[in-house]
Amino acid sequence: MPLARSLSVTSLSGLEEWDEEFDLEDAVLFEIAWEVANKVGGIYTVIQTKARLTAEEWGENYFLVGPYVESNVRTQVELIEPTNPILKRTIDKMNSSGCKVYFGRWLIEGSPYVVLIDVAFTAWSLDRWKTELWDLCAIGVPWFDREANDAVLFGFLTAWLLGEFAAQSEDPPHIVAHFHEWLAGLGLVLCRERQLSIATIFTTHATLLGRYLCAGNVDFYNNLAKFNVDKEAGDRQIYHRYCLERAATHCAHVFTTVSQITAIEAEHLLKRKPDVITPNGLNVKKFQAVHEFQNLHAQSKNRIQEFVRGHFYGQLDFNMDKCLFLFIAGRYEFSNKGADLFLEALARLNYLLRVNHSDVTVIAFFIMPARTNNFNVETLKGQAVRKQLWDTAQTVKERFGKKLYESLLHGQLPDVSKMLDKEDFTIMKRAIFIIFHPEFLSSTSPLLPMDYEEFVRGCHIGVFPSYYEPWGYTPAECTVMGIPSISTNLSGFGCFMEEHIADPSAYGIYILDRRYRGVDESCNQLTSYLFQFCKQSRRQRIIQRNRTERLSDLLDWNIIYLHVTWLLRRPFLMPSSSVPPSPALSRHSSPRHSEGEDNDEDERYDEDVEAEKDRLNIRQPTSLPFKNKLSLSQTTSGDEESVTSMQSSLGSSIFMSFSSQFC
Ligand code: G6P
Ligand code: 1S3
Repeated sequence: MPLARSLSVTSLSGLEEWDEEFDLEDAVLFEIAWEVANKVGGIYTVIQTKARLTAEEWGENYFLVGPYVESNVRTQVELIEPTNPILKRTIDKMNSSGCKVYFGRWLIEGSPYVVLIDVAFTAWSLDRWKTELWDLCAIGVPWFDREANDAVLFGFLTAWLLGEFAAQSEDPPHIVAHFHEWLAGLGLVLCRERQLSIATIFTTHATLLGRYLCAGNVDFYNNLAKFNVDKEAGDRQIYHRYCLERAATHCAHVFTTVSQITAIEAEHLLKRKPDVITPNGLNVKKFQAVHEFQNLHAQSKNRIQEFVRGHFYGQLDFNMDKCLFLFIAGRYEFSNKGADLFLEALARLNYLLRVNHSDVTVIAFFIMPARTNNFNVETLKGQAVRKQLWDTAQTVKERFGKKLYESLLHGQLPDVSKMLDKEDFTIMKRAIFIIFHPEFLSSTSPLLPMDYEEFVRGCHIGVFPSYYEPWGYTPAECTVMGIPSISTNLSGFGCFMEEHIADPSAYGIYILDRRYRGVDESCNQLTSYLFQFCKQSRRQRIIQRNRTERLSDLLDWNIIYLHVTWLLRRPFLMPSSSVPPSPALSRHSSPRHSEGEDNDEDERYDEDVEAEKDRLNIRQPTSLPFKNKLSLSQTTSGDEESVTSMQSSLGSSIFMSFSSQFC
């Protein structure tokens, strides 16, 4: 396949009119993603949780653009006539030219407007548009790649929508178009190529190549600078996708990613350093009673206990009150999400619990949507359990055989009642404690009728030892619900917490080192965290949950949104030049900027934040958390003594004495 030609659109083309001073109030924001009202992965969560604040800020001038998926629209969208006259003319024009474009309100918090494009309806244009794409930049999309075909259709249709919108007005407003991820990226490329007067932002939530490379057996982070990106993409048959992603990255006026770790990855694999890092937030629920979340934990835990009782019906010989619920959740990317490490650590934990005669029983849940291959849940559950039981039976058989052999060696017939000892029973018992249900949690499930949030609240700790995790909503969700979590220093979340909190583990935020340690060492560290966690008393767990929950503000969109929007606007608001910089001129900006030439900007930043807080009526008791690290003393409230003892019990020394036994 020939190498894609580079596009010559990385200049300021199309934005000359932005030279004049303008009021951002008059600007229109389009946010474009394949996951608008269409849940595929984490981008849906970003957009859905951010929508209320964005809609509040931009009011009638905020439009989300996504694909039309009938089943989603039926349950999530109220279709209405476009309210904005320019947009109405735009949609009418497109619909009279052979497209199907819908307008409505997405029925989520903030009820943002959505423009939904039926890409399948315009599939008749696919070949023509693919040819145009080829002529433009020599990116050839193979017919069999359905996702890439959708990306082509979606790209041409969104560029059409934006171009038409600009053309429909005699005095077009300033348009900002924010595109998420490669699937939406072609629209951006075409806006630049057609020299539309639109300021463009491209956010990548992961790089294609990064995800693929990590899923293979590659030492990714130590070789970032060495990958031959074209070859690697070609070898994995994603060269065309990679080209689309890279083109969007380089054409954007502002390029952003969700974490520092992905910024480094993008710089090496996409060959552009992000201008801005835009961490993801969540909507934090504030309760009237401070400890309400603790009650919710107890309630949800009871329901999980009920499920466990049912699951182990007839074999329930452990103390439910001493039972700890651990879980991992995410896409079914076994090694990227660290499910492999978790399983191995569970085995090691099992050993430690046994040799220490612990009375704690650990139950681990794997919440991962998996393919069911037409087996119903019951059959698949049966298969998983059967295989597990078979393996355990083999282990016990071997141990049995050894004892029988020893007894015969001594010329004695074996005492059958002693052939299976306590340890054998423990092995067998543990074997049936991994629970695998290949379905999403849902409150209507006959097995475990709980939604994800209720389930998380009822667990004791979330374990997310990901190797590849640009941000990582799962540990963030745990945090805002006051549930401790284990993440890694290869995840955006882990790095963010390490950057902003002096001693994360004191808050129940355990960050595994998967960056500078080998797999076995990381696994030992994970085992150590789990073992120490199992040793905590109920009181210590309650105190720890209180601490964890106090970090919620750090992840609240109310805080992060101000920060993110200010950073995104900054390139468009420079008084010396209101023209968005070309990628080559873009300056690096990060959440921390305090010295030298940035001082003025800092002041403007603070003023901006204050003004925004007033406008959005957001008042936090503390200042923005980005400037100083949060340390223990800042959040202590009378539980210092218990915390100190808890912290000392969280040290790694105990683990060290055992580690040599299985290293
Ligand atoms: C919450 C409840 C307590 C309960 C505790 C159980 O804090 O308010 O009433 O005892 O959870 O904690 P555990 O960590 O044992 O599930
Ligand atoms: C991506 O979704 P994922 O689970 O495929 O985007 C998410 C939102 O930015 C991010 O949290 C996650 O790490 C990425 O992997």
